[in-house]
Amino acid sequence: MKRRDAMEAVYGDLDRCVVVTIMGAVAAELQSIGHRPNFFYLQHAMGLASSMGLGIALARPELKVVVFDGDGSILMNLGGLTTLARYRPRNLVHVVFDNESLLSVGGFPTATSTGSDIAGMAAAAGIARTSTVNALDDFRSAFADALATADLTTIVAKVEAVGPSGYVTDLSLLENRYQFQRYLRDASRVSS
Ligand SMILES: Cc1ncc(C[n+]2csc(CCOP(=O)(O)OP(=O)(O)O)c2C)c(N)n1
Repeated sequence: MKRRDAMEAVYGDLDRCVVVTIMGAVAAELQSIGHRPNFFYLQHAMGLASSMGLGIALARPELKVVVFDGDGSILMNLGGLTTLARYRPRNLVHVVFDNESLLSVGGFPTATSTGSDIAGMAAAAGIARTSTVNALDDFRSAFADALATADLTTIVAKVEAVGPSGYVTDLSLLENRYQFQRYLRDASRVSS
């Protein structure tokens, strides 16, 4: 499975969600499918996309939050899994694209390439709904199921270590920040 295909397969559902991604290849790939004001690409702060998603999910329980994470990022912030489990936001879908490498900085192998199991670690941290998927159809149905279920879900999608040729886009961090902030503010007017 290619990560870009996986994101493309669920892109239509992202319209009604708040989406936070890690930096690098994931961010560039999602932007290449099509940027939307409800997408925030957390640049630089490696490992913290799930923590930012957790904060939004807790503060805005009426919204559905999707986090697109990476194996290298998760491995930098394993405590984030225990915090997710402890607060168990019912409106958060946590997707970890596991390409077994730090693709965005040259493709160095991560511990998942030698057997570390992120879904197993998420389950051991206390996240009740976790799964690992290897094929696009399985990803599509796991994601749809997670969106339809009012509970925290971590989906580990095993993907090929391939990505875009460059990770720099024409959307600056500040522009993305203000646009996303306005999106959240306006979403609050709609829901109140
Ligand atoms: C604290 C910190 N350390 C290192 C980096 C450099 N860095 C940017 S992306 C990245 C790799 C991310 O790996 P992963 O989450 O597996 O995603 P992938 O690049 O494979 O899509 C690294 C090491 C960073 N941004 N922040």
